[in-house]
Amino acid sequence: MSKAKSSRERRVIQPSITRVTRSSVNLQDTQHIKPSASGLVNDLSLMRVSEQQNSSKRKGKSPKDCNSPQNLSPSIKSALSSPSAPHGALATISRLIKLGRVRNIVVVAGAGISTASGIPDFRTPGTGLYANLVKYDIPYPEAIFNIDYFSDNPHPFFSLAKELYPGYHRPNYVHYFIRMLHQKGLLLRMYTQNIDGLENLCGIPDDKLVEAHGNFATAACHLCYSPYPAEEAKQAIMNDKIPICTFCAGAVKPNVVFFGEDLPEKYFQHAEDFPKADLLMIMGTSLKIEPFASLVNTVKSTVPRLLLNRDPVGPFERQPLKRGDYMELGDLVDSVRKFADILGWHSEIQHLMNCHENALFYKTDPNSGENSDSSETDSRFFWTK
Ligand code: CNA
Repeated sequence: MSKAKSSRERRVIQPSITRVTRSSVNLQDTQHIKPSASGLVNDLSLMRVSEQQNSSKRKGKSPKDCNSPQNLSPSIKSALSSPSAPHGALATISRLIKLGRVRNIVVVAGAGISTASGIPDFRTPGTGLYANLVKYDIPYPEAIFNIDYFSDNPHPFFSLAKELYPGYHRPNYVHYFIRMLHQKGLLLRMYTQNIDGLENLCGIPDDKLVEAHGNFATAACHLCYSPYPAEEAKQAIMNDKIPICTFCAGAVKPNVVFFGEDLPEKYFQHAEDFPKADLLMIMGTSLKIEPFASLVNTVKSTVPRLLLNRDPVGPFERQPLKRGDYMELGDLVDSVRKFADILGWHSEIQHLMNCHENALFYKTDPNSGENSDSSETDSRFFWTK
């Protein structure tokens, strides 16, 4: 079967989803996007990757000094204008939450929220997957998630998949913080680029979660999209075999979205969610992959956006920051722990982690009880395999 033909067939077989393709341009770097909700599906229908260097780093104030509350909606402004208002991004956003000004939080997350669980991200120098791809023998880093490359040679992706398959890693403090947002009734939706399934494992319900780049829970032929039993696919991949479609003999892969593949239908819920958000939290992502990256530009202009990341990314690279943009730079677990302390949620999160982990843990190893007490632990590595 020719590639052109198989590509056309993919479109015909999946009529309810929008075609996405990979490109080397990041929409954020080329446009100022202020799409209407109805225009979002069209505007954000191309999946792209940008490897452009941060061109907007300029001299001036340190990014941490640039959080500016001017020009927010009147209710948020008044919440922040008290003479006793605390300083710093986390304190400011905590105050909004405590005052009840924030009720519909949208979280946008990437691989950085899972590094504390022992899963490398893409782009962190030294430890990221892109810096350690020699063993996969591929011509360029993105090839490992390129559907045409996979068609020719599925082995590199399967080698990586063996390391990423759910079951070997545990959620960390950051995942449980997001679950706590849900338990407090504050989480409108979490949009994650991650494929590790840790959001699901930590108990964030399905209806609160959009796994924009798919997951390992199901599998299908990459050519004809015939479903294939996920467990059988996993067993084959774990045994260094290629699972083969019984219908067209194409290679089967887990339903992880590759560059050049369609995003899941659920992703397009963003057109309703983002306009409803009253706080956007962006965590652990380089915002390099479109159309996901541009989602952060689709909340109302009066809505505060908080970036928790090691370095400034996307619209947070500009200095001074846009009014209403806040960021806390540094290690995510440290930042989230600090945020939880300011909110007064830390003990609750720790308790939730311990209870949930014990339930998961006893399922797999009933003889190991050393994690059962609720005392303080190094939560960064507590769940690492
Ligand atoms: P990325 O491009 O690697 O960016 C990660 C970002 O997180 C970077 O800005 C890092 O500086 C930051 N970061 C990493 N660790 C920490 C930390 N401990 N504290 C603070 N910041 C940190 O990854 P993106 O998610 O932006 O790219 C999207 C890709 C990555 C998606 O297509 C995923 O499928 C893919 N991916 C997912 C996983 C996973 O599921 N865990 C792992 C690796 C790659």
